[in-house]
Amino acid sequence: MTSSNGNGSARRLTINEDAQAMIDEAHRQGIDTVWDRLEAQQPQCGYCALGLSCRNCAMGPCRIDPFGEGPQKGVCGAGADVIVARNLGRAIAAGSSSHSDHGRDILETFRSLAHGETTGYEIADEAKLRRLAEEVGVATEGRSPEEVGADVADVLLEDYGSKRGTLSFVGRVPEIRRDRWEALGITPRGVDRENVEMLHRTHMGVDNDYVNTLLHALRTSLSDGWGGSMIATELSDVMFGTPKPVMSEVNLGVLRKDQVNIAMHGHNPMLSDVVVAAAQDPELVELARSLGATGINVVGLCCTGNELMMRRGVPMAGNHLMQELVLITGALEAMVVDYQCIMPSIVDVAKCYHTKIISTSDKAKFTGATHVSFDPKRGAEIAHQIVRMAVEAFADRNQERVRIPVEPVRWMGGFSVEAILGALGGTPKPLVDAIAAGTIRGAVAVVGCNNPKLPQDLEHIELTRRLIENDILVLVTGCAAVANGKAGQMVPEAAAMAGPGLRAVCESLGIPPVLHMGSCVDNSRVMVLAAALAGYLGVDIDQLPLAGAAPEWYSEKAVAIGAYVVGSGITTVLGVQPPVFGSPNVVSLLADGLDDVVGAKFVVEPDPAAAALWIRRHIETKRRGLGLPAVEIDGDGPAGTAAPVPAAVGSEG
Ligand code: BF8
Ligand code: SF4
Repeated sequence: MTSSNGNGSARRLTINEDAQAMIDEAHRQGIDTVWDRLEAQQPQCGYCALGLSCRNCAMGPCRIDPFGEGPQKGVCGAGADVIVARNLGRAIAAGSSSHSDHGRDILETFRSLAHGETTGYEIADEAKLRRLAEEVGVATEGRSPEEVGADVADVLLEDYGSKRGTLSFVGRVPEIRRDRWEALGITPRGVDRENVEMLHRTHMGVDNDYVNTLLHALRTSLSDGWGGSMIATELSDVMFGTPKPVMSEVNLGVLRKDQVNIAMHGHNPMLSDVVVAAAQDPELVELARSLGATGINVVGLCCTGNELMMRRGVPMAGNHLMQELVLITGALEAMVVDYQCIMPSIVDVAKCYHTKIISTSDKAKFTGATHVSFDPKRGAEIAHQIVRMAVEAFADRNQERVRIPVEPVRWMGGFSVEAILGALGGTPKPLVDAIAAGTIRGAVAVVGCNNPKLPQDLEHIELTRRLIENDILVLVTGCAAVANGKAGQMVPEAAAMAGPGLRAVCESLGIPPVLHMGSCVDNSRVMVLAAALAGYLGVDIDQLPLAGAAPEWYSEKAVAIGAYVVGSGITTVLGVQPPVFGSPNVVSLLADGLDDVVGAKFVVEPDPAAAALWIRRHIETKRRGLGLPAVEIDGDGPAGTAAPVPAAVGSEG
C-alpha cells in the first residue's frame, strides 16, 4: 500500500534527520510504516481512549457513554470507575509481567550458569554477586562464586512466588516508606502473586471498588520495580558486568556500508551479549571477509541496545520508531529479536530487502521470520549459528540500494548507581551537598518510549533541555536515553548546555548533564539511587527534590514503571494521556488522592515547556519542604524557552 503521509511530511513526524530520510525513502518505495498505519486507524475509538470500554466477559463488550446520555453501566452493572480502574490494573499487570518475565529468564540463565550448565556466560562481577548474597542472607565465606550464585538464584526464585511474604529487595526501601506500604497493604509479596491477583481481581464480579483495585495495581507495579526489574538489572550486572562510563555512537550512521550489519532488537541481554561475543569469532569474521565485507558490525535498537551500549559500548542504531526505518537503509543483513516492543510489521518491511528477521524466543514468534530457538544452555553455539546466518546474507545485499543517511553522533553511557557513586568518591555526599547548596536543584528521570502520535523525540529533547539549563540533573533510560543521545545531549561537552551550577559539577567530573542509566528494567537503578539518597538523608523518597517524566510513552511496561515510580514516592509527569479520563474519580485519585497516601501523584502535561515549568516548581516545593534554599519559579521561565503553563492535571504549581 502506498503511504498517504506523502513526501515532505516526514519533518512533522520526527525531529531526526536519519528518520526523515528513511521515511521519505519508504514513501518512494511504497513501504508502509507505523505512521501510515496510525493514519489509517483514524479516528481511533473514543471509548477506549477514555478507558470506558470493557471486554472482560462475553456478556459484553460494553461501553459507558462519557456524555451521560447513553448507558452508564455495563451489562454486569460495572460503571465508569470500575471499568477504568480494571483496565488500568490489567495494563499494569501486563507491563509488570513483561519486565518480570524478562527478569525470570535472566534469573534462570544465571541459575544454570551457577550450576555449570551454560556456554557463553560467566560471573563477570563477582564482587557484586557477593554483595547481593550478603544482602539476601546467603553465606559467602570460603565459598566459590558458583556456590554462592546457586543459592542467590534460589532465594530470588522465591521472590516470584510468595513464600516469604515480601520481596528480597524491599529491604532497600527506606523504612518510613515500607511502613507506609504496610499501612496501605501494598507491600509487594511475590512477583507472580501480585500479577495473578491483579488478573483475578479484574475478572467480572471480583473487585468492584475502584480504590481497592488501584491500590492493588500499585502493589503489582511495585513487584516489578523492586522485584522483577530489579532482579533483571542486578543479575545482568553480575553476568555481563556492572556498567561503567563508556563512549559510543548513535543513530543510523552507526551502520557500515562495507560490513555485515546485525541489529539486536528487543530487551534481554542474555541473547544480545552472546551474539556480540560471537560476532568477534575469527572464523565468522573470516567468513565475512570471504564474502567481500571488511568485518561484522553489531548495532543495538531499543532496550537490548541500551544494555549492550551500557556494558560494551556497542553502537546504537535507534529507539522504538527506528525499528522499521533501520531496515529501509538496505544495509542490514539481520535483525535479531527476542521480545517486547518489536513491531510485527518488521517482517513485512524486511521482505522488501535481503534482511533476515531472526526470532529467538519461543515466547515471541513472528510469522514469516526465521526462528532459531535460543537456549541459554547452548548460548555460545546458538549465537554462533545466528551470526553465521547473518554473515551469509551479506552475499545477497544489493549495495546500490544501501542508503546510510547521516554520520553518527557520540554519546556516553554506563551510569550504574555503582558508577555514579564511584565518580562521587563512593558516597552520595557530594551530590547531596550540591543539591543542598542549590548548585543542582534536583534530579529528574526522563524515561520511556516513542509514540507516533507525537513528533519523534521532540518532547524528550525539549523537556530535558529545559531541565538541564535550569540546573536539574537528568537521568535517562530506555528510548528517552536514545533520543537524548541522538540530540548530542549526552557527551561531557553538553555540560555547556546546562545551567551554571550543573555545568560546573559536570565539568569537574567530566560527565554529561544527562546520565544514561540503562534500559527500561534499569529504572530499578533510579529506584536504588533514590533510596540511597533518602537513606543518606534519613528522609522518605517523596521528600526528595525528584520527579519522573515519560514524555512519549506508549507501552504497558511504561504504565507499570510510572506506577511503581509514583508508588515509591516520585511524582511523574506523562506526556501522553493515559486511558483513564472516562472516570473523574480515578483521575482525581491518580492526580491528587495518591499524593496523600504515597506522597506522589501523576500529572499529564503534553507540552514540554509547561512540563518543565511544572517540574521545576515541584522540585522547589520539595526543596522548601527539606528546609533547603528554594526559589520562586515565575511563569516566564528562562529566557527564550518560556511558555505559559496550561492547566496540568493535578497542577500544584
Ligand atoms: O522497554 S522505552 S519503546 S524499547 S517500552 Fe519499548 Fe518504551 Fe522503548 Fe524498552 Ni521501554
Ligand atoms: Fe460488560 Fe461487565 Fe462483562 Fe465488562 S465485565 S464486558 S462491563 S458485562
